[in-house]
Amino acid sequence: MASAPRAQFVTLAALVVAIGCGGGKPQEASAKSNTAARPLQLAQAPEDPATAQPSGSAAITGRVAFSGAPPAAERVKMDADPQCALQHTDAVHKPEVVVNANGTLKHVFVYVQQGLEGKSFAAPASAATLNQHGCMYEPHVFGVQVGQELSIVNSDATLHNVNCKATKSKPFNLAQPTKGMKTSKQFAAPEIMVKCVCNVHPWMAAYIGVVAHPYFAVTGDEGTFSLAGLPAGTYTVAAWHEKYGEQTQTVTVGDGETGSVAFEFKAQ
Ligand SMILES: [Cu+2]
Repeated sequence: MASAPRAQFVTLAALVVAIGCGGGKPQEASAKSNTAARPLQLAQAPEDPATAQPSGSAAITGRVAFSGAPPAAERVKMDADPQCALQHTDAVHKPEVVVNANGTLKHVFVYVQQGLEGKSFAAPASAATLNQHGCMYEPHVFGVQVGQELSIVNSDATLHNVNCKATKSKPFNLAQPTKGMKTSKQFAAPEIMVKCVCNVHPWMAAYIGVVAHPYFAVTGDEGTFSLAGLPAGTYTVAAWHEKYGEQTQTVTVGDGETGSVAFEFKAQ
């Protein structure tokens, strides 16, 4: 293969991976600003069946509703570690069940569970970040691709340990005693979800969805999600929540189409 088209393809693939991840605000912004130009560029991408890239023109969007009365959020007491308590002027609550003002559920990990068999996707070059800030994990729920760099950062002037209890990949438990420490990790196999905790601060918990492809998202303050750049096909989409478990729905999308799915979690 000539080098020039290959380079173009790789650049394009990186762009679409960034759109597909939808993990953070910068990526959401780029997804919006690139929507108009994307289909034309994608049509020029050469076929490479050995390593399928997220070059499709279909999408699945939706929202995650919540019904019933949510449980009262548990207050986090940080008094035992002044370095934690000093960083908060307002009360801190556990981010387990967060119901948005519009009646949707935050922190739901949504991903394509079935329908991509036989395709493989290169990990994005950009790292995902798990930050420890104010003795809380940021983000609380997020996704990475298999093989993607995960940068774990301590932004606090206190000791955290990062105990990530993977079962499909090698688990790790590392100490970050000083502010500004960074450690890079990655996961070798898909896993829904890897739970990470800090044994110094028992209220700290993060959940990482490790996926073999870039089609995942986490609901935010609007409770919505978008899985863009999909090839045409029939997909099982799963929505996972740490308290309410996992639901699935099946949707078929054609080229250029956007399918819609609606999830609803109920108070227990
Ligand atoms: Cu900690």
